[in-house]
Amino acid sequence: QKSMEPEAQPPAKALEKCPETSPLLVGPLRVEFNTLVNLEQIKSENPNLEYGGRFRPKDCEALQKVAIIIPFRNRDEHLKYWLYYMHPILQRQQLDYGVYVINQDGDQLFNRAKLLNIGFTESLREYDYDCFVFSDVDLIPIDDRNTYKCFSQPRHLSGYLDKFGFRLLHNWLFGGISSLSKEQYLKINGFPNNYWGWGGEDDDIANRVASKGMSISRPSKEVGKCRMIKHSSDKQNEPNPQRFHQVTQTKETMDKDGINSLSYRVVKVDKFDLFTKITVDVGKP
Ligand code: UD2
Ligand code: MN
Repeated sequence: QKSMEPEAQPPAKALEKCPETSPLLVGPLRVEFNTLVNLEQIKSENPNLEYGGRFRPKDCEALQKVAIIIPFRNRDEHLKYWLYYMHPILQRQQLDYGVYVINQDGDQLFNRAKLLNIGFTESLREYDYDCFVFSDVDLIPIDDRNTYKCFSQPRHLSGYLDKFGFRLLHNWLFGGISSLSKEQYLKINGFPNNYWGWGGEDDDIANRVASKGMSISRPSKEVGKCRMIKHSSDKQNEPNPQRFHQVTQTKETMDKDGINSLSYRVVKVDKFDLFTKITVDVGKP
């Protein structure tokens, strides 16, 4: 009779920690959105990715485990560019990362911040992430030293946009691409769930950060430049007329509206080679 003992495995090699600054970074990048890209090409150019859009460096232990959360509906062309540019960058940054596209089902008003809360929750069901990068689907950094990781303060990674002449419009800007550690995110009770339509949710998040005594960190202007794919405004994401009032109430609302009050329904989970797509019903206003 065969023994039930599992076969002896060679002891797992303990990897050394990756260096604080990745030696693979190249600095400024050429980023343009004129040449079409396709998924097959992106797949073949990123052979080290694991199913679902996961990666971890082979030769060292990543310093952070990063979930990248993208709020999404009907932006497939943008997503292709995002995958095309970001996978090589993120691998050079030596991150242990996963890409989660949180797709709003149906055609109710879009709710970006709620989708981000859902991404936080759902990614943690899969893996023990300690850092969360929240990114619009249409933004690409043009320098790979702008690392998609977490810092001692919440970070705004997209302060210097081409569409604003690479100028920081004001110091409390927090839209676009941001990162918060698990701890920072929980400290602010996550993000608001009741900003329906365009605008305001980014300022609400910045208010939450400030009200908990944290500040916003940014890369230098040299490293922090980003490009946004030109687009018109989407259907069912019209400017939210209540946003001006809502952002004056953050201090009063943030303790009861956030990750502690999040409710939604997962409609479908698709694991693709380059990303995990989670389609969700976020409800309506
Ligand atoms: C700004 C902010 C963005 C957010 C928004 C107001 C920057 C650089 N960006 O972006 O973070 O605060 O204003 O809500 O400051 N989306 C879809 N499908 C839709 C609608 C939106 O996928 O139908 C997603 C997509 O990831 C998009 C993001 O939501 O990039 C933000 O929407 P936007 O690009 O229309 O807004 P924009 O460029 O004014
Ligand atoms: Mn945009």
